[in-house]
Formats: sequence, structure tokens, C-alpha cells
Amino acid sequence: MPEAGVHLGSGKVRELYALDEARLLLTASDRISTFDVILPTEIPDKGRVLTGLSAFWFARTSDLVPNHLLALRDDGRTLECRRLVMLPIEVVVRGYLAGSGWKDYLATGAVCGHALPAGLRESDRLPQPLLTPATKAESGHDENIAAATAARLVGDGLYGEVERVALALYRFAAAHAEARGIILADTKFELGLDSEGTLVLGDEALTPDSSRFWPALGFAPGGPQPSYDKQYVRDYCESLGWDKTDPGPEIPAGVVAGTRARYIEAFELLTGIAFADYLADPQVVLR
Ligand code: PZK
Repeated sequence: MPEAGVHLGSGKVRELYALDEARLLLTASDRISTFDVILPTEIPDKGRVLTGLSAFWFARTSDLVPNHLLALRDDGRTLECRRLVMLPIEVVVRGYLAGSGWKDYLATGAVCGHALPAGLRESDRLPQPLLTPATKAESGHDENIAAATAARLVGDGLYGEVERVALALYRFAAAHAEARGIILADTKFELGLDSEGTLVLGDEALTPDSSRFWPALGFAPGGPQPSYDKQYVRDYCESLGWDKTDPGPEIPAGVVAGTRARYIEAFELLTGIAFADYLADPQVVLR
């Protein structure tokens, strides 16, 4: 990547480069992970779908909170971003009872210290969206922490602002998605401070990799819901009896095509933009 600058780090499916002292590049590959393992088979255009969605949300939520997006590159998979000092916490907003929230509820009747009514089922909609902060583990899994711990890590005033911003982003995006047939069950935000000390939304936002998207059609609490994007891959992997340790299995062409189609369908439903139009000119998501 000639115009990329110094490589700063790798996520599971993304790369981070320094452009200069004030700017970063965040580039999304077509790699896919399932059960926390990166598979050897790529999903063509997956990185473009995620980058286009992130840019779409950044453009539409900048009145709720400023974000790090400076420019969307014409490759459709790279964001030029303002360099921030990232907070040592991330925040998950949960509108539905899934994943570790469901496990926590089963064990304790609460989700990260938020008491909930008895008798909720897996995937039920919560009475109100809950914020569950976590520390960013260098490798492995993020660890949920109490709100008081998060507030101690970043300061009370700033944590209050994080809570307000994250809930406002979730409510906005969940309402937008619901009107388009997609449930935003939960989503993770990473925020930072700019050189003036202003709270800024960073990372990717409201993508299928940072969120649980469920098709509204067929939503049936009482068990896990199929993932909008990864379900074919998960089902295929389950059918193999793979033990979910690295290396993962190769994915056959039919499952790749079905999965790619689901990513593109999510992009088109959420943005109202034909994916072909995005490929022809990525700037369409910013208008
Ligand atoms: C930043 N990451 C996560 C790691 C990736 C992503 N605007 C920013 N300013 C400073 N730092 C970051 C950001 C953002 N976003 C993001 N780590 C630091 C990360 C590895 C690969 F693609």
C-alpha cells in the first residue's frame, strides 16, 4: 500500500497506518472471523461494505457526536481519520438480551450491574437500552467492568458524556435500522479525545463486525437469533464439526457467495444505496 505510511497495528480483519502526526488510515480487509478465528477464505467486498457503512453512519451522526472521519478513499475500504487519544474503555449498548449479556442475566439476573425484570428470554428486547463498558484487552477478550470502574478510568464527567453519546447513537441507529427491517441488537463504540480534549467517536461504527444485526423478519425471542451477515458461515462451520480452534476451515464458493450477498443486502437496506453505486463512487455514502 504505497500511500499508507507506517503500519501501526493489525486488528483481526483491519490494518491501521500512520499518515502523519495528525492522521491515520484505517483499512478493512475482506477477511472474516467466526467463533473468534480468522478463516482462510475471504468474502469479496466485505471490507468495502463495512467501510461504506461506517462512513454512512459517521456522516449521519456528526450532530450527535463529532467523529474521526476525515475522508473516505476511492478504494472504498480505507478511511482517513483524525488521530485521537483513545479512551482505555469501550462501550457496548445493548437493546436486546444476547451474547455475554444473556449469559450474565442467566447467572445473576442483571447485565453488568443493571438489574432486570425476572423471566426475560434470550434475545428479548430490553425495557431500555443498557450501556456495558469494558476494558480493551490487548489480546483476547474484552472484559466487562462496572460503570463505576469505567468512570474511575476516564473520570466521572467524561464517562457521563460517553454514556449520553453512546445511548444517543444507539437509539438513532436502531430506529433507522428497524424502519428498514434490521434489528440492531447491540453495538460497540470506541471513543477518544482530540487535541482540544473534545470527545470524538472513533474506530468503525455500527457495522456488522462491531454490532449484532438480526433480520427483523422471523425475529423470535426464546433462543439465539441468526446473524444477518455471518449465519451461513457459522452454519457451514457447525456442519463440519470443526473444534473452533485455529486454523479454521476453507469456505466453499456457495457459502462465500451467500455471505457476500447478505453483507451487501445489509448495506443496501441500511443505506438505501445500491452497492454497485458505492463501488462506482464511494463518496455516495457521505451525501
Ligand atoms: C486506534 N485502534 C484500533 C487497531 C485497526 C484498529 N482515530 C484514532 N486515533 C488513534 N488511535 C486509533 C484511532 C482509531 N480508530 C484505533 N487502535 C488505535 C485498531 C489495529 C487495527 F484497524
